[in-house]
Amino acid sequence: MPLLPSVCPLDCPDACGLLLDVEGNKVLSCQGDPDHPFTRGFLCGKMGRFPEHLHSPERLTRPLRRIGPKGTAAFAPISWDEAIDTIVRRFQAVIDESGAEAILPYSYAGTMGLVQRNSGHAFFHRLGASRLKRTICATTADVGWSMTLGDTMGSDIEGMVDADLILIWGMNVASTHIHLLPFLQEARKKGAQVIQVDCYKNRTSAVADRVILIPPGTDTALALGMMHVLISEDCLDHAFIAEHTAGYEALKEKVLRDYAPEQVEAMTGITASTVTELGRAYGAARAPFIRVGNGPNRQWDGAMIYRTLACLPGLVGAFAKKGGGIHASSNTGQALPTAVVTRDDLQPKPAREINMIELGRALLERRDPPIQALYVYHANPAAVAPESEKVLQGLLRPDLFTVVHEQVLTDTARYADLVLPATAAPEHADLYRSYGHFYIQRARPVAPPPGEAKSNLEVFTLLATAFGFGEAHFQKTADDLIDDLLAQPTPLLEGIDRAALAAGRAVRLNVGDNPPLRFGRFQTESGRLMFENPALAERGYPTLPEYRARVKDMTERPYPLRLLANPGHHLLNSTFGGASETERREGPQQIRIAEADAAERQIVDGATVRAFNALGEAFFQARVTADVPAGVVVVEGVRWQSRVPGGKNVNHLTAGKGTRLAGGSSFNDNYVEIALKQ
Ligand SMILES: Nc1nc2c(c(=O)[nH]1)N[C@H]1C(S)=C(S)[C@@H](COP(=O)(O)OP(=O)(O)OC[C@H]3O[C@@H](n4cnc5c(=O)[nH]c(N)nc54)[C@H](O)[C@@H]3O)O[C@H]1N2
Ligand SMILES: Nc1nc2c(c(=O)[nH]1)N[C@H]1C(S)=C(S)[C@@H](COP(=O)(O)OP(=O)(O)OC[C@H]3O[C@@H](n4cnc5c(=O)[nH]c(N)nc54)[C@H](O)[C@@H]3O)O[C@H]1N2
Ligand code: SF4
Ligand SMILES: [Mo]
Repeated sequence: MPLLPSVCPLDCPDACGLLLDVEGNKVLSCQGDPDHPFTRGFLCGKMGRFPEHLHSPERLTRPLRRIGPKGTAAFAPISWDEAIDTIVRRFQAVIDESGAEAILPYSYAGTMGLVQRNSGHAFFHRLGASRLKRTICATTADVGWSMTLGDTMGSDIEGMVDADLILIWGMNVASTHIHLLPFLQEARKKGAQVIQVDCYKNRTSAVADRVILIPPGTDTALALGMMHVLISEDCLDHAFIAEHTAGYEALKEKVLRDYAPEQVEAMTGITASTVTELGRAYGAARAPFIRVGNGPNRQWDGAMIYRTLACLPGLVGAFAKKGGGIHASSNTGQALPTAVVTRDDLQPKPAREINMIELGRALLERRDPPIQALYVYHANPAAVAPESEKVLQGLLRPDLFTVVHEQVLTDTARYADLVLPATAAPEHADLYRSYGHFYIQRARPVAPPPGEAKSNLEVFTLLATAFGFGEAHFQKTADDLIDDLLAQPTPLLEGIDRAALAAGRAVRLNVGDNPPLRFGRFQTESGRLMFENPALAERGYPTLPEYRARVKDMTERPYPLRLLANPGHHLLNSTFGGASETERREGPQQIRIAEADAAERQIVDGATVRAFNALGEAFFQARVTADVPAGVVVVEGVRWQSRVPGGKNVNHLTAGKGTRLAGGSSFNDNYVEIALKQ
């Protein structure tokens, strides 16, 4: 049998092309497509084991109804008819009593396919349900980026091989973006220097020539210090500044006044000489490239960090140099009109918005009306949402009707009244766009679903039909919707190889050689990169880049250690968290702590510790290490609550508070204390 093409559906910037060896009903192996220009024939370990996940006995195959107390995972199988009837009956009762806004859909990115990921929106909009503000991941970064660059695309990530200086800024690429590694190596072979800016030494440090450790959330100050060097030593591209940017004089005045390397040293603790060296290296580079990850976006003023970093290539003209630029996301949302799937126009009237990072408080405290029904699909909020204590309490509410559509019995599914079995990527059709490269790819089903599992779209089609929604939209198949997505003539689809796309191959969007300047100008209102952005004043935000330290609030005061709650190498968010092989590889739930901080608390390497703050507690194995600076502790991995000691993962320690202006998640902006577990 020939290998069949598919796409990795996981929420990972690499969006790999897969080749599956399928025999009968079984996927025997899963490999990286050698013809995919970004995948280059290899996969991460997680997806190398995809067949085990697809055929695991843990896969859900039938709808289930709760028969024991909530959270105990006591279920009995029922038919799909009964499941759909129950949902319609319960939703209708809620609507009759309190209105449709008492229903909350909760979904995120279990699958990144544009159809399956977004297929519930049309149904819930039509129903008039509350709208979920999907802020858990990169909202803050997007807001900050757009303050400087509007809807401009990221620089060509593959072009990085021609850079001579690469800054890996707040991104653990060796875990979260591994297909960048060959490009990094190629650039290095050609002489590029790689500098990592992070808050601790991680797997990525091994591929960097130099590591600069920065206190969490202070990156804006460092970038402004680099600008001070660029401006005062005149390492600028004056022609680029004149042609493509706005507000340089105002930026210059502020930077020269407030951000000399010595001043930045006082703000960050990074020595003035390091600030100067970094600024000089950046200024001297022929084509510097910055790859910014999502770490800084989970800091209080994360937006300012992206806004400020995006100014750097504007000063030296790196946007116009082969190999140079900046990439935080491919930012190619404009390529495909997702509105044909999400159908906001079907909403009868504006509906209440609920910020997903406030799920716990929303379930417990909202009264306008209270949330009485929750429908969770391709997401696992019981594990991944902040403020776990409140989320789990909310899910325990006896009067809450919870539906969870899932592949496996996750932490969230354990609390459901109804569990619906979901297909996985090789079992349904979809169209994929990446947030880390410039290829799109269409996938057709190549294996049958296990048992009675249905795709997201199939379930919403059943529900829409049962509710009597007459719009033709609700009868569309995934292939119809993919065709709709590809039918509109957007500039980025112009001239792409449609035959290759139809054949399931990865196809590069029409982004040209230099995506940020694809249309000859930046995608801001003025067409210029906004060093100064006067429109921000209306939102009460500084018009120029500026560093502001966050002040701890009263509930955080007694807790001295800054917690970074990072992704795990063998997990994908919490996906695969219930697989024993994943657990074996991840090892016990650990917390990294600096030697001095450990000694002060009589904690030795390997000890069992309790980390706690005003929100809750969780238990870890201490890993005493020189890789973490004093004052910082790091947890890698969002584990399933049901699978770690005490039933508590790191999100028992993270707050559901929004970042400045953007309202995004703040997983890296929390404080804890640590003590030996008694
Ligand atoms: N293996 C694996 N891969 C994944 C995921 C996973 O769970 N596992 N998750 C996927 C998803 S959804 C996402 S969004 C991405 C996230 O992946 P990345 O974009 O890499 O983001 P993070 O891993 O959250 O953080 C990256 C680094 O930023 C650092 N950092 C934190 N705060 C700061 C700061 O203030 N300044 C600086 N300079 N650095 C800081 C952290 O220490 C961390 O090393 O990865 C995706 N890929
Ligand atoms: N502490 C801490 N918490 C974090 C983060 C962190 O760095 N630290 N990262 C945050 C980030 S960046 C993100 S993006 C979120 C991610 O949050 P989520 O998107 O909730 O991610 P997952 O935990 O991977 O859960 C996805 C679930 O979808 C299921 N699934 C997959 N495909 C399908 C499908 O087609 N249909 C249905 N119905 N189900 C499907 C999978 O089995 C899986 O259980 O987590 C956030 N939480
Ligand atoms: S998780 Fe990322 S690296 Fe792994 S196969 Fe999927 S897209 Fe590729
Ligand atoms: Mo994410």
